[in-house]
Amino acid sequence: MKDDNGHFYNARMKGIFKIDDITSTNPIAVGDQVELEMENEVEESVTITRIYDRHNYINRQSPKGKHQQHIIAANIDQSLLMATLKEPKTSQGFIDRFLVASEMYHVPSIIVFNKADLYGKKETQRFNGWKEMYEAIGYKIILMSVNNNIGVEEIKKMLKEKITLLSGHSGVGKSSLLNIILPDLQLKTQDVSGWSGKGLHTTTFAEMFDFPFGGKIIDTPGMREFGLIDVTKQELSHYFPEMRVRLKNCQFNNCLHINEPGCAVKDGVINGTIHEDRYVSYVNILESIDEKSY
Ligand SMILES: Nc1nc2c(ncn2[C@@H]2O[C@H](COP(=O)(O)OP(=O)(O)O)[C@@H](O)[C@H]2O)c(=O)[nH]1
Ligand SMILES: [Mg+2]
Ligand SMILES: [Zn+2]
Repeated sequence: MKDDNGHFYNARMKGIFKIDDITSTNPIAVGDQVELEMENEVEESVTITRIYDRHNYINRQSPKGKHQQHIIAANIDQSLLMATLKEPKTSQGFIDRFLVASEMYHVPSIIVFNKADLYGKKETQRFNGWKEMYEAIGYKIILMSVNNNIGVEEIKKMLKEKITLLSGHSGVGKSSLLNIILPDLQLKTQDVSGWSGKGLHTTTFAEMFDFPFGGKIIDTPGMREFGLIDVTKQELSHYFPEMRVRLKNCQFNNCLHINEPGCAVKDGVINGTIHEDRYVSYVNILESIDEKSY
């Protein structure tokens, strides 16, 4: 537990905290603002007596059960997804699931493509295509190379004075980025030469770091992606901004945009205002929701 002056204490919880209406396996998360009572000044221990209302939080289903949730972080200003087009390759499906989750949590997102130094013609073309596709929807896309110092200053500017949740597959360069913008940190980076496609998870807890230039970043080493916990088939298209603006023009108000007549989303795909690849992601996620509820 850290106070406003940057001093650390051992903290204990007192009483039972009911947060929103969800059952959570961890009542307090990184990013929470709390009220403290000093317990023992010599031992520097405090008791948490109150958790302030969160303006948002990121959660996922707890391994303990379907109806339990695990809060990963609270009070986030933005989320930064780190992706790579080589070593390892991030799939569009992964990016789109991340964006859906960010929309659900009302957290604006930035996608940064790292390891630009490794990109050849094919990867550069793919990057340019995705940049155009995502920026047309309103997401910010940045090209970066931690190794060659490309795009790092741009990222720093975006992180200044904000609380940012950092995510992305293991091996994409998250620790490497934190190490160059937080020089005292020295996080262990991982050798990806033996890349298995799954990656190693060393920690499961979220950790928050302060920038010397203002702002904080939350690293979530154990989290591959946000869980799509509460999204229903019916809601899904609301979390695709380019679909959301067209929903009211569908003939049926419960349209899932698959086979229904008079579907404004499918019209959008046909006339090119909705990117076909985004529609494919939509259908894939829709089908995965089916499997889960069964
Ligand atoms: N070629 C290249 N390798 C990088 C870059 N950034 C990080 N790496 C390497 O990618 C590997 C994984 O990086 P790491 O920071 O541990 O990834 P994390 O799992 O996301 O924290 C390490 O071997 C890094 O040296 C980059 O911009 N270019
Ligand atoms: Mg790491
Ligand atoms: Zn429709």
